[in-house]
Amino acid sequence: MYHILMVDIDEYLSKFEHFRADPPSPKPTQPANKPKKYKKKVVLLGDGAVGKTSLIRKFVHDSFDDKYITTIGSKVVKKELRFETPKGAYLLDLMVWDIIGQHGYRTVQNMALADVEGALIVCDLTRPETLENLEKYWIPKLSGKRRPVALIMLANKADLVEQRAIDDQALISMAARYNAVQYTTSAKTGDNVDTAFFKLGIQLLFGPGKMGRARVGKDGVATVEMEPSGAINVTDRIISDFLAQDAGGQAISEDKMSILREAFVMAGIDLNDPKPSTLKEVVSNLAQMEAYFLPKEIVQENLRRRKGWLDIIL
Ligand SMILES: Nc1nc2c(ncn2[C@@H]2O[C@H](COP(=O)(O)OP(=O)(O)OP(=O)(O)O)[C@@H](O)[C@H]2O)c(=O)[nH]1
Ligand SMILES: [Mg+2]
Repeated sequence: MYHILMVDIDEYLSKFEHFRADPPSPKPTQPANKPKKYKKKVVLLGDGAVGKTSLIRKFVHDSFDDKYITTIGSKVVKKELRFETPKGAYLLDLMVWDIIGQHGYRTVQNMALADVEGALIVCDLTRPETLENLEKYWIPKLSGKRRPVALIMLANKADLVEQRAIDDQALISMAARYNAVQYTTSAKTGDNVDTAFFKLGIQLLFGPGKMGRARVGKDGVATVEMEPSGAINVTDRIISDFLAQDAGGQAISEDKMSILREAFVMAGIDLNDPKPSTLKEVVSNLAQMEAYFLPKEIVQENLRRRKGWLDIIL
């Protein structure tokens, strides 16, 4: 039993070596029968003229303009997203930060990046260097954060078919390296624009993973379907969340793995069919162990976030 468990966990672990999207931190401010309300800060990143402002304008105002007026400094727009799930409705106030895409404006860019929880990283399908710069310039700005950020990668200007200069494979492999969900979009035709913003919303509310596939209706409401394997997805998320914690160099990854094993073994979990009640125990075991190497407030925040995920399947 013990041996089988270890093998299974190792298999799980091998999937989480990349940059993982930010785990959510649900803080419901309404009673259970009303929509649960959340507020999250997200940012669009990418080189000048890739279409960040245009994507926001399309999503928020459903309009498009061919004129190019570079964004000076930064601008914030708010958009409320509504999600219907089997567990009730969620309202998410997305605070979308639009910033200048020219490199070097560190102060402005870092202000927009403070406490950011999600990012849409954007390249222009007609200019390959804009894809390279995601990796060279923009993603490193996010990976220095204490906690990882939910990441969606957009290859924009898909309508300019003739001028397209980046192939699918380059997009897929870049997205895979950072565990980002990837879409080709057009701020001009609106292709995939709503889908991408709603997907980011889902990651912010429910975490990464397959759970929470959404269909966005004409009324602008996303219907979220929970997958039957919800408990496995939550387990998957708890593991990746634990591994993504910045242990300040005190706990090396092997230590983390043995802590993880112990938390699972103590709870007696069957990874092929994890029961919500045993997962609850895993979550509290992890909190106890994290108390040895993480500040108290982070341990509490982690606990609250992971309990929030369990809430969805309990
Ligand atoms: N054909 C086409 N043009 C687009 C698309 N998205 C943006 N553009 C055009 O590309 C130019 C730059 O768009 P912006 O949205 O201003 O780019 P940005 O990334 O905000 O640029 P900075 O603010 O300078 O960082 C504008 O002329 C837009 O009209 C698209 O999907 N298709
Ligand atoms: Mg702009």
